[in-house]
Amino acid sequence: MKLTIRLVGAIWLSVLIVIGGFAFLQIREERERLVDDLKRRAVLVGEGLKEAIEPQVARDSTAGVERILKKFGTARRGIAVYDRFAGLMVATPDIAPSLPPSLPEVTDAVANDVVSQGFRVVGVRRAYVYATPLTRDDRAVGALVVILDAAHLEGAAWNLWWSNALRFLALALVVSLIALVVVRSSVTQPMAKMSEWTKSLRAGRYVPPPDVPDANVFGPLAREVAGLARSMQRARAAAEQEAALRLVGESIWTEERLKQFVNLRLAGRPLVVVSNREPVSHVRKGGRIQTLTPASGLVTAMDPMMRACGGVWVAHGSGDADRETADARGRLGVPEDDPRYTLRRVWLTKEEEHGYYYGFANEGLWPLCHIVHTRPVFRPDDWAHYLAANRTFAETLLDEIRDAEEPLVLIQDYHFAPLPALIKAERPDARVAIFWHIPWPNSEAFAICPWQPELLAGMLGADLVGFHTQYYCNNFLETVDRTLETRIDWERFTVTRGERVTAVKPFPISVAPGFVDDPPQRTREELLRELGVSAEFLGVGVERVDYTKGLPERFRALRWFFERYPEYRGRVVFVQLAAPSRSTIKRYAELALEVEQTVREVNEALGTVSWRPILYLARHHEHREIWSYYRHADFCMVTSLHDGMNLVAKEFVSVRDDEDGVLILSRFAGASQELRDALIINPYDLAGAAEAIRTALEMPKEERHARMTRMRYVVSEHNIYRWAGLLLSELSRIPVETPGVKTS
Ligand code: ADQ
Repeated sequence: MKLTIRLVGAIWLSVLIVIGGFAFLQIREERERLVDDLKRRAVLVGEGLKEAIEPQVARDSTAGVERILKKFGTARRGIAVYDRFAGLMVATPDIAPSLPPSLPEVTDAVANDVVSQGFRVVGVRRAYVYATPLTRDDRAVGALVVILDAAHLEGAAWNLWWSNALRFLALALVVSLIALVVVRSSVTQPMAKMSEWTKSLRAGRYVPPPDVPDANVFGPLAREVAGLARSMQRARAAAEQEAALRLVGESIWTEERLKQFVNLRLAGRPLVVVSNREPVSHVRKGGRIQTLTPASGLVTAMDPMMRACGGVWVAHGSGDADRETADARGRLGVPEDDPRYTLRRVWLTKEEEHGYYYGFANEGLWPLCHIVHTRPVFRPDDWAHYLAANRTFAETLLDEIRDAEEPLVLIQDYHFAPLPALIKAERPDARVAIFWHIPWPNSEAFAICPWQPELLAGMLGADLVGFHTQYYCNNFLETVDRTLETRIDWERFTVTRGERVTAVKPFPISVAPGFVDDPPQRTREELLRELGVSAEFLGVGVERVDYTKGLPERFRALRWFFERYPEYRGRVVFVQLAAPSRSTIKRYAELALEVEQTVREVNEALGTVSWRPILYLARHHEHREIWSYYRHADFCMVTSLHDGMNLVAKEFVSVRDDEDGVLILSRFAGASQELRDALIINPYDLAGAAEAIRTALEMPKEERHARMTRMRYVVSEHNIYRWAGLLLSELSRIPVETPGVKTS
């Protein structure tokens, strides 16, 4: 209310100043115009009569003067003639009784032989007096006086003040009303909504920010408050979780526990993570810059860890608006609204990116490590780019740790096999780990890589090499054994090459509990309505379009299922969320076509006017969107032909706080080692996979509940914080190498 009063007061004052100023000038101009008019009329009359009167006055002919005056005098115009002693000779009848005995203008005109004029009260009225000297032979013989009524001058000024006062009132009222409406709709109401919203947030209920009309005014505030609320919620949830865990004596890893662990164990030593994929990229869309979280298991896993630990994440800046959203060194805080760690972007040319990322990493190493019968392609040029890109990343990383003592460096994935050796050569005091997110095949399969020794030597530069499973560790150790001159300790799982010892250990990666901080409120009915489907059962798949994920096999299995069990037609809809991936590579472009073709075939063969068995949504989805599908699906299918771990399986389980839903999981995904209560399938076996779908749909509620509860226990215990905690713990235990001093 105070704001409104201040605003209205300010409006009234401004209107008053403006209208008052204009009124003053207008009245002054009007007065000048009226005075000029009076003067002009007095001069006309005075100078007109002068010639006729002068001879009469010179002759002292009062009668002659009277005759002339009679003709020209009117009620509003008096004329008087004075003699050479400034004594009144003759005056028109209307004015005569009101004339004072002497008029200063007359005295002035007669004495000085000049025209004299001015305003004066004559009788009771204000009048304009114009006196002009009468001369004869250059001698003053008297004065002629014209007296014009000037009372209307006051009236005119008053009228103008009055009309301006009315104008002021009208304008001030209209502007105030408009201001009140605008304030109400743009400030008061949005503020009321914002305050309701913050109240709900404070009460621990997450509600999305209200729609406010002026995003420029309230957007930044809403962002800040949302950030604050998230921090509060996180702190509250962490405290509640810690308390609950203390109560049951559990030692589950939480974000808070990892933070404490890092503080104690790392004691201020910096943590640097390196990966090709960045946690957020900035891209230009429709003239605006958008922030994207890539569809990548690595990012899904590492981002919560970095939020807990802090530090620097070095990654390739691949977005077309990445440079302008980072500082001169390519650095920015992440998340942008509440920075918890630093992203340092590395710039590569298109050519480098092509050779290193698309070429060697994804056409060479990716199919080499995934046994899915896609032939790896090894080009010498790609290898050269791969080495060059690794050197570029090494330079940036070394720059980041230049002033740090004994930093911890976590290198991520198959893009950086040579990097550990490059870092260790420059910084022996750094503790370096490389984590390989994809499978490691058997030694015969890996041996086809022409640069096998170089890759292994690079990796063995690390103090610690991590894989998802013991099986991949064993494959790696065997590959090393067959390729390089080393000593392998099969009890401690270490490789000794010259002076260097490298530990090789499994760290099964996982997800953060809950998958997203602020799950949407969307119900199953709303989700189905938005999709435009009505179905009794909902199945879901969430993938990058990659040939390792077994998408065509999954759709063929669905077809088999509907053909074998026609009673489910029209009752089950399978929704596939498919993020485009690496589409510039020919094999991926072909796969995208193959997948779409398979979906079309199944829908055409089985679909009806009112039912399509498969809904294929080929785009990137935000995690909050994916959450709804996981939460409301009756079953989730993961049919990877070969997969290091597969986080989709774990995300599905972590979201199901209703302890319901069935997971169908490929035995060739690393996750199948841990999630034994999923329906484990061989994705190449269509009939087996179809049978699993039927089992999922017909599984009694109690069994679904029991299986999901057990899987949830595994995922919540083996979460990403535990993964990070165990890996960092292992790494920080490794003794530091001091030049010249041997360590064991
Ligand atoms: P990825 O091959 O990327 O990871 P995965 O582990 O399944 O595979 O993770 C995929 C991630 O992308 C998930 O977080 C998922 O939610 C997200 N995603 C999938 N489809 C999406 C879509 N349409 N829109 C948006 N996001 C989508 C690699 C290895 C895996 C290993 C991880 C982590 O191949 O085996 O589990 O690294 O180590």
